[in-house]
Amino acid sequence: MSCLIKYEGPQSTNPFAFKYYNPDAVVAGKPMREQLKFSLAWWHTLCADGTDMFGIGTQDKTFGGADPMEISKKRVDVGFALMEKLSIDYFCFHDRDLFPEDNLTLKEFHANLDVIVDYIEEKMKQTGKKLLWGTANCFSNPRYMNGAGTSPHPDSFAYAAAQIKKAMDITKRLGGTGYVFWGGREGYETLLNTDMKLELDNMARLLHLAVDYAEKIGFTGDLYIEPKPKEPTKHQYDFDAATVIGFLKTYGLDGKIKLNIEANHATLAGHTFQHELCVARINGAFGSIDANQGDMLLGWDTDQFPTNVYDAALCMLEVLRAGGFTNGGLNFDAKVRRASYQPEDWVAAFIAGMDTFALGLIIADRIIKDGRMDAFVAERYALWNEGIGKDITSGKATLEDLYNYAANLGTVKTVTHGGQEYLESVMNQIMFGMNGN
Ligand code: XLS
Ligand code: CA
Ligand code: CA
Repeated sequence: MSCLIKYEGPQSTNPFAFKYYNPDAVVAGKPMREQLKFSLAWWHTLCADGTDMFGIGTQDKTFGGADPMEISKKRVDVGFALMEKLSIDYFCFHDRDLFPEDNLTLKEFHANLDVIVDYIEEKMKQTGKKLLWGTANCFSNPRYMNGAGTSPHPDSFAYAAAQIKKAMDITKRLGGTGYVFWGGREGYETLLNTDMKLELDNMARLLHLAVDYAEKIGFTGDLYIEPKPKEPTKHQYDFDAATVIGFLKTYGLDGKIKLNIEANHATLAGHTFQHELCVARINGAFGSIDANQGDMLLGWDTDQFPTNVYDAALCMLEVLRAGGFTNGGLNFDAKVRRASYQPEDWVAAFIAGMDTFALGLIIADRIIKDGRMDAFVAERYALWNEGIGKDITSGKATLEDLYNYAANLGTVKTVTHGGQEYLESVMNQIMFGMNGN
């Protein structure tokens, strides 16, 4: 584990070297490590053992520990060693990733959690690694079978509130710059048994309580909702970025909660990753990213390590357009496939993901510097800066004015062209370099 993964450049064939991720190289005005802000997800990297509904685990994630406390501490050791090895500066966790809740009472669970948090805090001091965001797992325990904030039973709601309070305390204590709400089972299977209005009102109540508490304890990071359209419930309330933004506005939470956009959730919602990021950005709600990818032939959340350079480039274009990350970053909410059971596979997966996003950043920067795409879009909408276009955007034109204007136009058949194929070829040219490399 110990030897550092180094940048060797695109010519290298060393499987344990970065080909594109060069942490200190400056791209778009900042070193790559600051532009990309990579983060390790505790749950996938240190806990998930390859178990799926057809088979038991294939990967030993006890790391030689014998009991829950020892295993949890070993996970901390391995997590920090892996971050060091890969030059990853951040991590993210759910409360239950740090210590298994099993059948413990809330107080017992939190007492054990405190021991691990002490241990993590010490490691953070030694290594300088940082917490990107924390969260509470309010979906795995049977008490959340009907949801947490949206459960018909107030005890589920109260228990979720307690978990969120503690996870926020830990996040604040560890200097985390974000806190995520992913509505694990906040949704429904059938309206035959569901009071949708009450469930949504209650979900907003829980979020308001959390927002107030964050303010009370002086948490200065960002709060994020992570949209996802389905899985585990058939219909998740946080369907996509647009739905969440509407929800936040309805309940007076806009401006208080931003979005954590996950690539695989975007495609499950029938959108591209870039679409979701763009919706977040233009609404002032862009916050953080869960970097992964799904499989277009599978209809579920496969959480694969991202290797699609095209998507990564369009993602980083949105990030640069948003002015880069502030409190957010790129969290690898990704797990290796069941057969990638060797620690070497795990390291190779991160190298693949990090190189993919390094390429994405380099290409996004080139797209902006090249200028052809932006110029094309500006030209395509140029008529809004003059004449009737300007009268509409400035609010001067009435419906009657537009009637009179249109009546004098005669037959309108040709308007602005799209140029999609041309732009796709520009994209390819920029991706593969002006000289074909
Ligand atoms: C599950 C989600 C989850 C959140 C954090 O699909 O991606 O892992 O990121 O609770
Ligand atoms: Ca996620
Ligand atoms: Ca996911």
